[in-house]
Amino acid sequence: MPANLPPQYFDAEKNFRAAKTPAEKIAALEEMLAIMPKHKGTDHLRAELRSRIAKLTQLAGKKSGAQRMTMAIEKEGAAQVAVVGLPNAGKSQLVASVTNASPTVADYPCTTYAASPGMMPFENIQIQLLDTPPLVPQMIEWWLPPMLRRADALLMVVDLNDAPVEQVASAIEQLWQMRISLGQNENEEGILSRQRVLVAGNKTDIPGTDVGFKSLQAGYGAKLPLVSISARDGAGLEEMKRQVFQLLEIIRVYTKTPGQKPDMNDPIILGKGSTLADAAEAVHKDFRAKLKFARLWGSGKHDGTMVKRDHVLQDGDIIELHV
Ligand SMILES: Nc1nc2c(ncn2[C@@H]2O[C@H](COP(=O)(O)OP(=O)(O)OP(=O)(O)O)[C@@H](O)[C@H]2O)c(=O)[nH]1
Ligand SMILES: [Mg+2]
Repeated sequence: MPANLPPQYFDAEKNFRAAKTPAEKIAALEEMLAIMPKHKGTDHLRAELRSRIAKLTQLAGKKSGAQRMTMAIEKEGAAQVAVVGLPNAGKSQLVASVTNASPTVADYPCTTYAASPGMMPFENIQIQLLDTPPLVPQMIEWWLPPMLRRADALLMVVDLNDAPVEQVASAIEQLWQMRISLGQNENEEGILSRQRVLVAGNKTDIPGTDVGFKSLQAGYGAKLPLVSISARDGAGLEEMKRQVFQLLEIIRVYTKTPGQKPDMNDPIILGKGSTLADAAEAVHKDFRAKLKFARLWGSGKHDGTMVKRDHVLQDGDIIELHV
C-alpha cells in the first residue's frame, strides 16, 4: 500500500465495499482513482484500479459515453472547482465562457444531467471547472454528492433576476442534504465535507439585476464571498477568476537551478502555509528528507537569502533547492 493516501481515499474505499451494483462499485473505484496522488509509488495501485473498473464495466454491459461522463472526474490543473446552482442559473454558460469546454446552454431548466470538465486559465495556471446538473432533488443522482464533496471548492451560480436570496438558501439546503457544510450551521454532526464557496450573482446584463445583487449582499454578504457577473457578456469574469483563486488558498512557487532563470510558467501548486520542506517534497518525494537549505527570491526577503526547511512560502516565491 503506497504511503500518503489522503483520508478521503479510505472513505471511497468504504463506499466501494458497501456498493451493491456494478455501477456503484465503478463510481467508488473511479473516486479512489481520482483521489489518489499521481506518482511512481501509486503506479501499481492505479493500474490495478483501472483494470478492476474495466472488468466491472464489461460486467455491467456496454456503457454509453454519456453514462461514463457521470462518473468521478480526475482532477487536472491547479485545482478542481464544481460549478453548482439551481436550474437555469447559467452554470453551463459560465463554464462555456471561461473554459475551453462547450457544454449545452439552453433556456429550459435541467439542461445539464451529467458533469463535464473544462479548464479555466488564470494568470499562469489552469483551474478545472466542473459543470454539474442543477441542485434539485430529482436531478441529484448518486454520483453527484461525492463529486461535490471531493472538489476543492464550489462556485455557486445564482440568477440575479430570479429571487437570488431564496436560490442561495435552497442550494445550501440541497448541499446540506448531501452532508456538505458551507460553515453556516452550528451543529455540523454527520457532515462529511466542509466546502468553501464563492457565490456568483449572474446575468447582470439584464436591467434591474443590481437590486437582486443588493439583496444578496444584505442576505449573505457577511457570511459568504459574493461577486456579480454576466456569464453571457463577460462582465465581472476576471474579478470572479481572481476570487476563485483566492478562495482556493493556494500558492504558486517556482523552482530554479543555480545560475539559471526559473520557469515562471510552471509553478508548483501548494496550500497556503506550506513550507520549504513541503515544496521540496512536491518536486521529488525524497527531497523532503534530503533537503539541506534553499535560496529564496520573494517573501520580502533579500534576493537569494538562505532559508531553512520550516520557512513558510508565499505566492510567487522562487526557490533554489540544495539537496
Ligand atoms: N441574460 C443572460 N442570460 C444568461 C446568462 N447566463 C446564462 N443565461 C441564460 O440562462 C439560461 C440558462 O443557462 P444555462 O447555462 O443553460 O443554465 P444552467 O444553470 O446550466 O441550467 P441547468 O443545466 O438546467 O441547471 C439560458 O437561456 C442562457 O442563455 C447571462 O449572463 N445573461
Ligand atoms: Mg447546465
